[in-house]
Amino acid sequence: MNNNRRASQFDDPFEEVREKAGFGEVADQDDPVMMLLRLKDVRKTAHNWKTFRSGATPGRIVVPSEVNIRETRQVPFEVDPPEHTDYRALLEPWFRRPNEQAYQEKLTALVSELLDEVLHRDKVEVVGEFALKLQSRALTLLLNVPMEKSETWISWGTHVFRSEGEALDAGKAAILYDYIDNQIENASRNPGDDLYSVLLFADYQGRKLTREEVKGVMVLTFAGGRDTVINAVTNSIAYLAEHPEHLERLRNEPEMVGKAVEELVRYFAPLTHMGRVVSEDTEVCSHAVKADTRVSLCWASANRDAGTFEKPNEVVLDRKINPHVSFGFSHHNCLGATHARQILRHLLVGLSQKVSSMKIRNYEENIEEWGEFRRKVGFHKIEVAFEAFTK
Ligand code: EMZ
Repeated sequence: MNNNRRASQFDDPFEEVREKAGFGEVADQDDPVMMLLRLKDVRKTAHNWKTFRSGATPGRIVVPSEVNIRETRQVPFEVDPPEHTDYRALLEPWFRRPNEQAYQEKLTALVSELLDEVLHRDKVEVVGEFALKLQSRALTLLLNVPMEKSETWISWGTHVFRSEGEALDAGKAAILYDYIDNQIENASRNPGDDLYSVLLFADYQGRKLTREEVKGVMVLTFAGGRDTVINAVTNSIAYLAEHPEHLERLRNEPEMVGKAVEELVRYFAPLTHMGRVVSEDTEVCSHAVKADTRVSLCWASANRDAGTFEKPNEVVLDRKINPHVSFGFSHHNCLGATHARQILRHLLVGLSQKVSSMKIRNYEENIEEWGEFRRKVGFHKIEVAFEAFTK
């Protein structure tokens, strides 16, 4: 338990360096990363895919690098235009389904059921017993597979490539790859209306996708939206536990929920940064960078850039202008963002309708270390007592 600040306070460790130099440096498995901290540089670099590539060795744009635990290229995440454009066109209709009425009704039911489970208990460890379950059960909707599948995914824990004390866990990664290979095999023998089958039979540039490409989309769908969603859900609960007046405001002004989601996501920035590989000698932030080195776009720092955000270190729940980059920026912006936003909306609505207050009993923070920066990204554990709302 950290008694110096509130559980839901997430400081900005980048401020000073962002304002002075604009970038920081991080060592990572002999492949250092130059972290870009200013919103303007982050946007410009994200846009310039010719010089700052995503289509590098699979795993290399992730920090910490996953090159040693992964061979499969994640699609469309590790692909540059023009192929990227065609993959996106193929995937986007499916990943926009969370906006449909029927999908939302299922999400409402799912959140409501989960809240009923926790409301009957004295206290709940929110990361493992709520956020992980919500993320996994909601993923069955995105994949369009039976809800029981989520039980296996829940057993994998919060990150599919990382385990406690181990930033990269090859054994764990192998479980995911084998699982996905199996599901693809089953879908090819017995196709249905799930994402695996849809991908296996889709048309991409006049041909079918290879199994490796299908696997690339599926690995991304499992890995990319896991700890990020879990952190966003957990941190939002911590925030509303410590700000009951905001929970009440959401109850009275449900039309505010969209803005509240954007602001919580800006403030918490569930994914600290994402890398690019430099394709030619160039300059960033008045600093020379060499071809074949790595830079990263630090979403978490950019979101606190005082040049764009007034009171950047405060949660302004109904913030009017909020061009945050928590879902990335430009053509690689998060494919799962529609799904993630809907989960959070339904969570906030569900909480405001069913919960009168939440008390944090105990917690253990999840602090990432990036060179000289220490950034809180969420919690390893947080115990919360939920009090039911009765009219
Ligand atoms: C990759 C990444 C995608 C990576 C948007 O982020 O998320 C990370 O959690 C995974 O480890 O493989 O999918």
